[in-house]
Amino acid sequence: MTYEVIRHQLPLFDEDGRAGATDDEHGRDLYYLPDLPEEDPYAAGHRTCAGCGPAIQYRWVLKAAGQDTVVAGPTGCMYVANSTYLCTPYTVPWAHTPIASGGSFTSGVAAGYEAMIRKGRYPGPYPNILVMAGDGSASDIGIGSISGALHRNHDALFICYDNECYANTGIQVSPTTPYAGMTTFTPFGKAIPEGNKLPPKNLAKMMAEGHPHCYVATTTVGYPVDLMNKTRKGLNHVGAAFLHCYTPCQKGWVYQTSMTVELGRRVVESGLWPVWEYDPAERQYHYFYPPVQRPVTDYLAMQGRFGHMLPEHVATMQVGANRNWEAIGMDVPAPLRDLEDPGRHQRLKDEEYSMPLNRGAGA
Ligand SMILES: Cc1ncc(C[n+]2csc(CCOP(=O)(O)OP(=O)(O)O)c2C)c(N)n1
Ligand code: SF4
Ligand SMILES: [Mg+2]
Repeated sequence: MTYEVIRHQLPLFDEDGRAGATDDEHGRDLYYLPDLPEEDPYAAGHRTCAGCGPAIQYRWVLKAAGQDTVVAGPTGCMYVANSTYLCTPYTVPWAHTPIASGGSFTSGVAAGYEAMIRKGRYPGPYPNILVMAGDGSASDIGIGSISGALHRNHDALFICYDNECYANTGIQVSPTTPYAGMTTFTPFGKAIPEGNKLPPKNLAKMMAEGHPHCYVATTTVGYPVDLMNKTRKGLNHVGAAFLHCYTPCQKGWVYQTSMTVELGRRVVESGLWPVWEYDPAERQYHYFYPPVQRPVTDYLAMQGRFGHMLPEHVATMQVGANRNWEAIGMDVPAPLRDLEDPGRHQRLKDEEYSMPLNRGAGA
């Protein structure tokens, strides 16, 4: 006898009814959070750095997923800092996987639950199954196993928490490290003044284009409702889903601890991280159009990892951001077009762009 596999449908959080939200001068809600679920599958007491973006992502994703959830975590900061002998912050089943096999491990968990429910050996409903892998894992060492899982369409959510470096082993360059982003493997110097010469791998677009039957989306820790709703949409989707989330790394990027969420907004508002959703039913991308379009310096100047940038590097970054605006169908305002000229910039670490000017939200 075979039994039916019953699946959860998680309701989405409401963007409206923001009673407690305050708008800033640009009409941006200041980090509006809906009435968060009280349950905390990622509880307090872990050992990540203060202001750790991946830890914020973990908490919101698991609040959105809820208590009937099984989580996997490949090697990386979010494995090492969250698991000491006999101690983890998880109140749901969690398993560590080798860095290369987050996708294959999670496929096995998903296939196992399906089979057990069908055979009547597990009562169901089918739990929320997800893996949160770092960029080193998801975009590099473990990309093959995640791509395989997406292709085979296992019913699980595959998330890349992207801190744009191999953080846990000492902030080394990864495929998603941005152009000019300094890491311990891309130091700047006379021969290579920009540090990292390569543009970042466009992981989410690769996943959407390469697996057109999957739900794929990008998000950031700057937009908690968006992050939690895309988590729920990915889990509600029957089949494989992939979420690529921008998560600042306080230690590796060198910024003020309280600015993690603000960075998550500014990266979008400066055109460096397009936020979108790919709908596999329509085979269409839906882009988010931010209310503010900023020069890239509003973002770069908050972080020590970009402090070495010369005028031509900043201009190159602005050219890339302007291409991104065009790619999502937004006009490039004339002042941002002008900033493609290196003559309009000075060395980033000069006083005009120094970090103290960026204290506080919206500065
Ligand atoms: C096959 C393999 N190569 C290298 C390592 C060493 N290693 C452990 S954690 C880590 C960094 C992982 O980076 P990422 O996936 O981006 O996660 P983060 O540390 O940034 O959170 C590396 C390279 C490993 N564990 N396994
Ligand atoms: S090094 Fe970065 S990613 Fe790792 S715990 Fe610290 S802030 Fe988080
Ligand atoms: Mg990383």
